[in-house]
Amino acid sequence: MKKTDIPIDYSQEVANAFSRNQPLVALESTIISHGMPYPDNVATAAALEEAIRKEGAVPATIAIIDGRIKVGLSKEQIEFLGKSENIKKASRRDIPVILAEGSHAATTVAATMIAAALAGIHVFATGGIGGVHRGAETSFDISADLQELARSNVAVVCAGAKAILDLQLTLEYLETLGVPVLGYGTAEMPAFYSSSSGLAVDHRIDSPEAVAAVLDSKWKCGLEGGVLITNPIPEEFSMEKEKIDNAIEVALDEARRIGIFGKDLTPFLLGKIKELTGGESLSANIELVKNNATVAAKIAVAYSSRLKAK
Ligand code: PSU
Ligand code: MN
Repeated sequence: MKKTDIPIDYSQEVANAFSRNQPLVALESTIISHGMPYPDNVATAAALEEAIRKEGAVPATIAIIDGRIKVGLSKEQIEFLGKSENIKKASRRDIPVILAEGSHAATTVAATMIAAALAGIHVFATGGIGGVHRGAETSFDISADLQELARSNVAVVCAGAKAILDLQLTLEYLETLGVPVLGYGTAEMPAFYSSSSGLAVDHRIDSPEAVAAVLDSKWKCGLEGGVLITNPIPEEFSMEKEKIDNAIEVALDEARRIGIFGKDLTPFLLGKIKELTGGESLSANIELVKNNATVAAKIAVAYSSRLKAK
């Protein structure tokens, strides 16, 4: 397919940002349609965009609507994705089908990276990436997000991978795929709801400029693929490890018992954990993703100044 044939539309705000050479930050929509309940999902989506603008970058929330990739969504489109019951969850393998049938889908980290790379957006903020699920040695459940990190040139800012996953195996898999994993202000891989996992990251990086330098050196050498920037949840919102681990265990048991698997597993576990923690996990999720949006915007600004200075 020629580039001009790609069914992709830009919002006015995003198109303006491109023509003015402003830094952009991509945001995903699975977190809106499948990661949080209404209306917190819609409120969070708006707060993320605001956090990015506050740092001097431009947000581009990504989804597929009416069979077209949308880079930058209107308030109405975000409301639609947050409120509708039957929005599909699209990863790499689903994109061609959703586009061909002209339907709608929320994009996962993998699909959002693909759209961002097509658009020419280099920085993307999310909550947590998908990874190697616990028990993957028998279920084979390894998120397509990891493969995407090996191929699309987009930096992804996240709060680590959720403890519903096997964090150690996720790190091993990323190493095999050649994906740099940076700890932003930490030498430890954060565990999403809590700031520590006890697992080391390969490299600690302490400033947006230093991350920008890594992106620049990776891509100018033609080293394909993304970079994972793991940014711990702010200490004041970090959940007590035992509390969250217990909720995760109960949720995992229930998923096994009633036979939830595949793409339904992550949304099921998120909802269950929220219920079990009396909503505390949702508040933590909202705070950490806002924090990631802010850091991603700082990185986008630093990377863009670096390229302009060349
Ligand atoms: N982590 C979250 N919330 C989410 C997701 C991950 O805290 O909503 C979503 C992301 O869109 C991610 C996807 O790409 O789940 C991973 O799904 P799977 O494990 O089926 O690949
Ligand atoms: Mn999966």
